[in-house]
Amino acid sequence: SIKNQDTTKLKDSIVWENLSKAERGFALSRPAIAESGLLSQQVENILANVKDNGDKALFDLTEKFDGVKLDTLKVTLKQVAAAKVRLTAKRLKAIETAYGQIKRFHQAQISEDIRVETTPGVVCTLKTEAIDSVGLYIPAGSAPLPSTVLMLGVPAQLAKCPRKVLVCPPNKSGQLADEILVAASLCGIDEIYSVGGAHACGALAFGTETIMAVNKIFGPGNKYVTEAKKQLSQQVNGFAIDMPAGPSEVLVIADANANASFVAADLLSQAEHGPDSQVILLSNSEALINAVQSALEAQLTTLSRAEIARQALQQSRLILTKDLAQAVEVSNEYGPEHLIIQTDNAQQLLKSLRNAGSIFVGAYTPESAGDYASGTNHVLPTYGYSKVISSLSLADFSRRFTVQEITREGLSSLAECICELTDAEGLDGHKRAVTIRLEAPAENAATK
Ligand code: HSO
Ligand code: ZN
Repeated sequence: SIKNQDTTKLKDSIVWENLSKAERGFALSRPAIAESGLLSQQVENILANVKDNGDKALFDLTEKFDGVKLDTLKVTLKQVAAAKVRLTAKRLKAIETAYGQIKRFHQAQISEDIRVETTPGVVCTLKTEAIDSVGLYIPAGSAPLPSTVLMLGVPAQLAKCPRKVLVCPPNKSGQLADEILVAASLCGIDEIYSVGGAHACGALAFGTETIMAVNKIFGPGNKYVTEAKKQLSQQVNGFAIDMPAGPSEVLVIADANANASFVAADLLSQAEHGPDSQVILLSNSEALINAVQSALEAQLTTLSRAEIARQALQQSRLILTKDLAQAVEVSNEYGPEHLIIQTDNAQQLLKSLRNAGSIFVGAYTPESAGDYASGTNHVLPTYGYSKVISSLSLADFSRRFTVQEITREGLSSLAECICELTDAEGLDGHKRAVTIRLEAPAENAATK
């Protein structure tokens, strides 16, 4: 039918050189994150309900949103063991392999304390300590994501966070996917609750009878979860979130020699995540862009989530640049979550590509590798935040603080500098805290 053809038609390409400044801005604009007053009011109500009514609110809201009446939130160790038995050996092995890969890359991020004697007798130390309790939110909307359990659970485990709490919305029969439970147990997560949505975030921030509050919440989620994390980080003192979240994105830079089918497959792997996924292709070759368009049409029909991917592709951008240097410029301006480079001189381009959550170099490096098993983290800054926020790492599960210890000699060698600056700032109290010590006889000093 005509209607069908219309929805199938993919985007025409854009010639970057022909665009005005305003058109360029528009071409790289992201969809407005629904600033709907309704959404924020709904989430406010949910959070207030959880704050006031604790577990009862969680049971009520789970019944309302997930359509299942639970009588307990906590998943038992017995249930986790049963899940492991039900998994096929092949699937179990795949989860274990991914776990090992992610662990190998994140293990290397463990940081030693840094101790520097800045001048004789003055020792400054930078220490890293795990965050006491972390909440890991695992979405299960269109499909449960065990890979996300590993991406959050492995760094939490390696950082040695004493308390790791996983929350995930239950399915219609009140269960969590076996893969989720098995991945969690590999990561040493022994506190698992079948509760999701904004209410789960509220529970992690306020605490309820069953779920004790945590210090920081991690993980992706739908717009309610994203809004809840935002509100809670503003509302609850000392409660932190991992990073602001927007729809997932990929940008591919490809030249005339790139394999158009590979490029199309990468674009579709992103598009199938959701109708709001952002998909951009930059190329200096019109022939490549045309070939990718045909490959997209051909591959699209074979995907089980073709409808979702097709919707996302309606918002895609296929951009012809005058050369690869211009493609690099455009990519740096956009700052994609995922950046794939399929060009002859990829290493050369890499030197000037500065803004991306994660970069995939060469024909045999699909985003799927990083999503599951190469070892890098798939929780990445979206929405242009790659310019200022890092991809998730061990550092996010710990904090750093300094320690210093100074001898009498150390202090006396700093005294002239400190006193001159206290004079400049007119702060005599600060000055006295130094001079009182140096004027006291050394043997009476607390520490020599
Ligand atoms: N590409 C997603 C992560 C993911 N992909 C999970 C498959 N499963 C956001 O980086
Ligand atoms: Zn993905």
